[in-house]
Amino acid sequence: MVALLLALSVLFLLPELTYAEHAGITRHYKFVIQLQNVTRLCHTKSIVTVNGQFPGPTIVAREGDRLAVKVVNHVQNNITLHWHGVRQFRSGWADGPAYVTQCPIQTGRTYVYNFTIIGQRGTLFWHAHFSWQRSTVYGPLVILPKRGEPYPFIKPYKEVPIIFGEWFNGDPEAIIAQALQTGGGPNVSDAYTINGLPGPLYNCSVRDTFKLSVKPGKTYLLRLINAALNDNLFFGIANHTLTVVEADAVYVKPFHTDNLLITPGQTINVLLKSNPHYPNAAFFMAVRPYTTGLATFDNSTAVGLLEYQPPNSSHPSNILQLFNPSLPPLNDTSFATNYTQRLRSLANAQFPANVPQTVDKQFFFTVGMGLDPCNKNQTCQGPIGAKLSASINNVSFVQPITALLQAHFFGKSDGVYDTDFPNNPPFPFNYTGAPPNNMFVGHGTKVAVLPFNASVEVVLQGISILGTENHPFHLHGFNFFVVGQGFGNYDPSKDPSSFNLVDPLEGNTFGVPPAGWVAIRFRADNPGVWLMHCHLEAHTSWGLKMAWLVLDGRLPNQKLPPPPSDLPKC
Ligand SMILES: *[C@@H]1O[C@H](CO)[C@@H](O)[C@H](O)[C@H]1NC(C)=O
Ligand SMILES: *[C@@H]1O[C@H](CO)[C@@H](O)[C@H](O)[C@H]1NC(C)=O
Ligand SMILES: *[C@@H]1O[C@H](CO)[C@@H](O)[C@H](O)[C@H]1NC(C)=O
Ligand SMILES: *[C@@H]1O[C@H](CO)[C@@H](O)[C@H](O)[C@H]1NC(C)=O
Ligand SMILES: *[C@@H]1O[C@H](CO)[C@@H](O)[C@H](O)[C@H]1NC(C)=O
Ligand SMILES: *[C@@H]1O[C@H](CO)[C@@H](O)[C@H](O)[C@H]1NC(C)=O
Ligand SMILES: *[C@@H]1O[C@H](CO)[C@@H](O)[C@H](O)[C@H]1NC(C)=O
Ligand SMILES: *[C@@H]1O[C@H](CO)[C@@H](O)[C@H](O)[C@H]1NC(C)=O
Ligand SMILES: *[C@@H]1O[C@H](CO)[C@@H](O)[C@H](O)[C@H]1NC(C)=O
Ligand SMILES: *[C@@H]1O[C@H](CO)[C@@H](O)[C@H](O)[C@H]1NC(C)=O
Ligand SMILES: *[C@@H]1O[C@H](CO)[C@@H](O)[C@H](O)[C@H]1NC(C)=O
Ligand SMILES: *[C@@H]1O[C@H](CO)[C@@H](O)[C@H](O)[C@H]1NC(C)=O
Ligand SMILES: [Cu+2]
Repeated sequence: MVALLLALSVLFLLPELTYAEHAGITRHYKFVIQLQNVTRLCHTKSIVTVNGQFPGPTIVAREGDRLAVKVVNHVQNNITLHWHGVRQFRSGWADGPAYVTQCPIQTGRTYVYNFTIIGQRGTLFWHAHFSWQRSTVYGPLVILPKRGEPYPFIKPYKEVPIIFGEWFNGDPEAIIAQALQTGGGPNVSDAYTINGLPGPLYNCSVRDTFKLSVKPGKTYLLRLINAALNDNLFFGIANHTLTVVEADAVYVKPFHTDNLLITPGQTINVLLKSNPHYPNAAFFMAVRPYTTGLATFDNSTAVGLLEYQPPNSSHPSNILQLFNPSLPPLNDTSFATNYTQRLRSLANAQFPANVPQTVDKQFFFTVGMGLDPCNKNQTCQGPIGAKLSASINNVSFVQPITALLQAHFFGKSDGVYDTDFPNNPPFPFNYTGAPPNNMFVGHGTKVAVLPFNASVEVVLQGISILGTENHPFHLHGFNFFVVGQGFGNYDPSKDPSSFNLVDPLEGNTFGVPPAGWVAIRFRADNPGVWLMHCHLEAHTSWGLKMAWLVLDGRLPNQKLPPPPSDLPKC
């Protein structure tokens, strides 16, 4: 264990972090938001970072530990941090999405994110949740099992976080501001990155290559995280088969695959068994996007190296051959479908899948793109001279000027949000057929209210307005079960009969297939206000998000406690 923690801390150089020796402790971290000059692709930029690190520091905790992360904002931007995938049971004040659970931490201010990790172990991550700041502000969150609890798979020789991102030569804040102003699509990234490094396929980037050095014949646990802003990614390592063992900090039934798909916001643990007969060899690992639809995208490939340590390590590595993995084509929806259908909960006695078998509250949400009118005096760059927008059930979310959770808790919701988020689309159409004539969306700051402990089913129906895309949907505050998915229009009379209520995937992020649907279920056992949104940041910026308001239960331990005294104010 000490070796693992040392390996992790050496990998990410974590001077500030301290690891205590027993379980159920409080782990204190200090995250200073500060600018740092970083050079990639021959472009030097001043970027927003945590503690000057890019990617940010790795947090390592154990199931049952409390985290107290003191964030000090030393940049001119507002910021918040989100602990992506952490259940935040009765600690919604620490969840982080700006103007949903908190007002931003303003320049010169401090806020302590204070929460306990309950019933979760595996890989998650943390990232900024304000505008597009998560383009540079992100890092792994490793949750080890309780002391003495083994993994339900072979004990790895080493564990390595591998976090994917997107590098922009320009300023991401300027890019989204420009897109919202012109109504067109935002500029795409200039490179994908593996632990912050684009690798040798880009100009001026050979030295910025992630290298994983392995010994022959050992098992490595790779903790894969997709922190990219706007892209689903395929990943593979040449000449190596991966064994998927966990997704979103939930163990899955292990399966082998050469390549995998990871959506933005998803985390996947895989076992990599190094070949006993490959000394003095190196292999590429690669990521590149999976995408459908009409939007332009960054179609480049980031690669890193898997290097076998030579028998004599003081002898320079003699790389005989370098192999490329063969990743699926950029639009390979059949690979994506096949792969995601293989993800199943472990669902055994020790790690049961507590799938809600009955449903109290049912929702049918259309999710996808739409249009906003152009200002009369402006020329807009979206389709038909309008502005790009996005909505759920035709409601494009309007960001409030104060946090929803505070407004709710203090009974001051008037003028901040409405509680009439529609359960169904306002007008039915052939969602996956020819788009309707009117592609304009409505707007509002609406929440859907759930009684405490309600069993909730949501069918997310992709629509074909302005192309069909895979929308990686992320739910805050809960894990959901993916009980069904399919293509075309969801049929409530036929499709439920094929739902998997035994061992469906459990997680916090899952892609709605292009021109298809996903049915998810969760139990609303966590009082608070919880964002649900597409994790393609461009779509979120266009309003592809909504919030659930889960009411307090009757018992004291079913109520949201009051906010911490340092909660930022708007
Ligand atoms: C970044 O580089 C600029 C220009 O060289 C310099 O003025 C600034 O102090 C640097 N910032 C940091 C945080 O090192
Ligand atoms: C975190 O919250 C717990 C429980 O409310 C409290 O006892 C503790 O003092 C808090 N820690 C910090 C650093 O704010
Ligand atoms: C977006 O890309 C265009 C074309 O390359 C460029 O002119 C513009 O400055 C970029 N916008 C930002 C905000 O970087
Ligand atoms: C790399 O640089 C060359 C020469 O400067 C240029 O022609 C090419 O377009 C660049 N490629 C990319 C991907 O930027
Ligand atoms: C790696 O795979 C390629 C084909 O994908 C094959 O030609 C090559 O021999 C393999 N290399 C090793 C070391 O097995
Ligand atoms: C990526 O897109 C560019 C511009 O559209 C195109 O020229 C290039 O061939 C594409 N590359 C790949 C690998 O698809
Ligand atoms: C490793 O290589 C170095 C330099 O080639 C040599 O001096 C040393 O004896 C070798 N060690 C072993 C254990 O073979
Ligand atoms: C994927 O892209 C290729 C090449 O651009 C194209 O020929 C093919 O029809 C596309 N497949 C799908 C399913 O869209
Ligand atoms: C899914 O992929 C597996 C492994 O590559 C393959 O054996 C299987 O035939 C595929 N199933 C479908 C329906 O394509
Ligand atoms: C364009 O119209 C908008 C409102 O429709 C207004 O706020 C803005 O000032 C106008 N801009 C110009 C340049 O007239
Ligand atoms: C919806 O559109 C699709 C694609 O055009 C078509 O195949 C399907 O029959 C349509 N469904 C209905 C109910 O009209
Ligand atoms: C920062 O947040 C505060 C509170 O919501 C807001 O008043 C202010 O305008 C924001 N500043 C910037 C630069 O976004
Ligand atoms: Cu989306």
